[in-house]
Amino acid sequence: MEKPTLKEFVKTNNSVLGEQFAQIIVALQSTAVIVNSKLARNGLIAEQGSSGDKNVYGEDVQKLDEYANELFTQAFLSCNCVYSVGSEELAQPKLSGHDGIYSITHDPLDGSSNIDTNLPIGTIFAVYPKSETLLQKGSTITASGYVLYGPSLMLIYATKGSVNGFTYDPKFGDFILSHPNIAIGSKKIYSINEGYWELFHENDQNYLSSIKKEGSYSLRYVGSMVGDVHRTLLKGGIFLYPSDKKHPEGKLRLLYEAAPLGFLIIQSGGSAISNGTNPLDIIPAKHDQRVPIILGSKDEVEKYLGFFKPQ
Ligand code: P6P
Repeated sequence: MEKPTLKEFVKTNNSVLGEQFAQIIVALQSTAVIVNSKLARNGLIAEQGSSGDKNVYGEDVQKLDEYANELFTQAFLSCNCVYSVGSEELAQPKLSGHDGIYSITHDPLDGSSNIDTNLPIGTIFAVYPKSETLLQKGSTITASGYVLYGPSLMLIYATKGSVNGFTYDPKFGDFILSHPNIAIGSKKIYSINEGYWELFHENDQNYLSSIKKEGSYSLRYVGSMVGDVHRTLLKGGIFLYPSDKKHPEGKLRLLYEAAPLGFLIIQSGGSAISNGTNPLDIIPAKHDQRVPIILGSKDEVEKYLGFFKPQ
């Protein structure tokens, strides 16, 4: 049986979300193809390397961060069903001027420090019911997911109770359903930057020592959240970016990283926690709020919780 394209899939499987939601997915997929073609030539193009600018957090902005941010932000704002768009790279959300029913958040190019070493990076997005402020709980997410710029270009998104993956086929110029109804895997893989061992809180050190003593885990860490979460989704295990002595709130952003990817992992049958609670229950105090995030297979997150101590 012919595998459906992303547009066909959305029409039949998200009909309850209607034509308006399909508009967002079309904007997303066409922008992903453009960004991917730019990334594929990184090293040969003027947009490589640092822009010399700093983002709202004082972090170095890659030229391709700015490029991707501009494209995705404008693509979403052009959808008449979209009311507002927030981006990790913008100080404030942008209003579309449309009387739209959705607000969108995105991290246009997560992991961009990996661009120049040709490692997987991604775009993370979440679609919320329209709100005057973007500061909504992740539990209100309508849909969330990511674009993975890897050996193949993929788009994975979740709605309540369902996660599906699409692979771009350059032959057809379209995204084709390649990973239907994804249920999180069950392999014993842990994913954390162990270079920070001396910064980790004691309970995290105790947890890591304990699983290493079992002698049945592999360690995998790309250093690009989309890459690490995608592997965790397909193969299972646990991804950890806890708070530590250098990152007292954690490093990853609730609105742009932890909530969208936590929502997706939970829809796949996994779990996510921040400070011992569900990150989807946290009302962001500010758009760039950072949180510790631990996500993955239910039993692996349960095992972590056995060592958890509030900091
Ligand atoms: P560290 C990339 O910079 C990022 O925001 C995430 O994609 C990734 O998971 C994390 O930071 C890596 O951080 O401290 O291990 O380099």
